[in-house]
Amino acid sequence: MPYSNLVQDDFIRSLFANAMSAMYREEVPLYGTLLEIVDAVNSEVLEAKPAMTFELARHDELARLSQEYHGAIRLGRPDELAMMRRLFAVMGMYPVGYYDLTMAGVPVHATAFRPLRPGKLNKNPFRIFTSLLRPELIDDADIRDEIDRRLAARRIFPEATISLIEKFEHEGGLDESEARLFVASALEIFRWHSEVNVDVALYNRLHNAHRLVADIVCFNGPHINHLTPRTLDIDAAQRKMLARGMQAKDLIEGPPARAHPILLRQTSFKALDEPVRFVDGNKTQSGTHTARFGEIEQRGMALTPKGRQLYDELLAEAREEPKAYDARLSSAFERFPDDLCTLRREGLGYFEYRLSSTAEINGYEPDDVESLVAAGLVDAFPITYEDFLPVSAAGIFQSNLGDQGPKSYSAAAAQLAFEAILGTPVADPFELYAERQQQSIEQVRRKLSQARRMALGRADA
Ligand code: OOG
Ligand code: NI
Repeated sequence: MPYSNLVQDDFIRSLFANAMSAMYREEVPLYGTLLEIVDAVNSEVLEAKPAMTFELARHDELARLSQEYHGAIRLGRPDELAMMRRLFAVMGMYPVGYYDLTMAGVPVHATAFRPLRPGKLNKNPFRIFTSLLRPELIDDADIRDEIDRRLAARRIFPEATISLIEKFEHEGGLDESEARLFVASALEIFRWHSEVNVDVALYNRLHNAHRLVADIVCFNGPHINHLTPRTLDIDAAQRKMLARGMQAKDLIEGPPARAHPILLRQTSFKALDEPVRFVDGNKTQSGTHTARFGEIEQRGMALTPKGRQLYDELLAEAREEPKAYDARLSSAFERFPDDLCTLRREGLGYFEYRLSSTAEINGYEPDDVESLVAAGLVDAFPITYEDFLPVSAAGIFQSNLGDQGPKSYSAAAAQLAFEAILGTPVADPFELYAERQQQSIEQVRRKLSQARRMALGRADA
């Protein structure tokens, strides 16, 4: 094999995630404050809970924590989504999950680009929630024409980025200096533009069609609209946000606080009103645009379809009435078991299995993982949820984009159309977790059979 100086996609992803975080910290100083809060809370939790620290370290999730964030972008044109897929592939990020936001009255659908496998996730789990505008859902034909016209005129990918993507595809990788050039040029795509490329009147019309339409169509790039660090205690982080005078949302999205966290809990500070210039020919006018915010999240265990269904039911129950939401949420979730044994035995969550001892395996069948867990010879620990929650996401869209009240768009599943644009199907998150669980069980079985053969060998000798 010829000598290869290509760098790992993990290296490019880490470089990019750090560059993105540095850029956003500079653009939105409040995000820097958020990072400080999350760092402080995480250190406090790790100090106060050595058992948790031990578990995180044992499952290779400790090191990634200090550089774990997700972000979100919104694209306008189908070919932008197709190129974005190729761009993220350079960093080892692939589309996982399909999120239909039209049920929240937001005319976009989305996927999340992220690493697929545990080893990759633990190196750097950077994720970008990526939405695509669906202009066909806008009622007004004149507005649709304006959207098409404006979007057709823009080029969001620098030439340098495109040629490095092509190089990556032809040669199966990039060397270090190409990787650095790639990161530097790709970063520009996500930078904030303070120039709005339409006049105020058109901006207002697009904005009235949907605030998101203006955010997508009136700019020359899909500015990163938030970055979200991961906290180990979102309630504590939320209190610190309020104590520092941040305009935090009063509600934490997702499940209530639990002994064993599930899925995802998120909160954010309200989107900022930022100064922009409306440029139309040589006329300019100043104004503001509201899009960018900061968010934090706490991640819990991934749920099986059965667990997810229970989660959705209980959340819907709590949401029936907006009054006393916190109390309703806690009371609804009393029906969601909160001990690891029940969660696992009832098949509500995904678990990874590991053989902890082969000392006393005699008398156990390698297939009987359940008895081995009961005997303490096999450990089962929850697999972290690496994805997003459409309902939470919708809540965040709503809270940051103003309460215009949900319009009702056709609920028809557009996943196939989305995947055709993307040029590939999205991975099914449930399948990824199930596969990881299954592989861990098979590994336990292999190790057990091996240990047994060795024990028998010794007995024969
Ligand atoms: C994306 C919102 C989705 C999350 O954490 O669920 C998201 C957006 O506002 O564009 O980031
Ligand atoms: Ni987010």
